[in-house]
Amino acid sequence: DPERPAPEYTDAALTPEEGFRVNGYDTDEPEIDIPHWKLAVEGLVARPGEYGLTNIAALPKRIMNTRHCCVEGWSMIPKWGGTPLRDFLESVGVDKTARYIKVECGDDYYTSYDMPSVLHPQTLLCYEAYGKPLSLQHGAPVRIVMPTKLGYKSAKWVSRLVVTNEKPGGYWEDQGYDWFAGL
Ligand SMILES: Nc1nc2c(c(=O)[nH]1)N[C@H]1C(S)=C(S)[C@@H](COP(=O)(O)O)O[C@H]1N2
Ligand SMILES: [Mo]
Repeated sequence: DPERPAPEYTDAALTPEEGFRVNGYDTDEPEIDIPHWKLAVEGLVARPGEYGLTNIAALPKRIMNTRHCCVEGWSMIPKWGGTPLRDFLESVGVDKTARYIKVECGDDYYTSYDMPSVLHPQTLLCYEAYGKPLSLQHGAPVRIVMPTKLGYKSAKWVSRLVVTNEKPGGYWEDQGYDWFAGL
């Protein structure tokens, strides 16, 4: 529901940067050629293709202090910055009647979302944390941040978006984790 945001916190409530925790299923440092990185956009969009960080960062930036909740039992409140995924998808002519979006990542991780969650105003294509470019360990150059869902939905090192009507899975979801994973 776009009218029901996840809580946003004051700067005083932020997790200090030293506590900005890293978590990954396989590696914290996949081989990504950051200067030449492109986001492939495929499926039910008017303008499929490859988009660079400059295309994404040219759109209005949203900064938000929201809680990241890992299913393993820890959480943190970083200062995130990025482009609302909705704005980016509108810029490439997404078919909003499509049901799902799959994301693929530089470490072979993948996950997927329902369209309303993708269009939620707090769902970001995040390229900054604490006012600085996102570090490699946290998903550089671009990750998803989706504070309305558990942390395994906030995919790091995003490399490909596919808009589809066939329900995709995910790395953890295919092993039994909840697919919707709402908070
Ligand atoms: N590509 C990729 N994204 C990922 C993961 C991963 O292993 N690979 N782990 C997920 C999980 S379980 C969590 S809790 C967060 C951790 O993000 P962080 O390292 O910035 O804390 O990333 C999520 N996104
Ligand atoms: Mo997690």
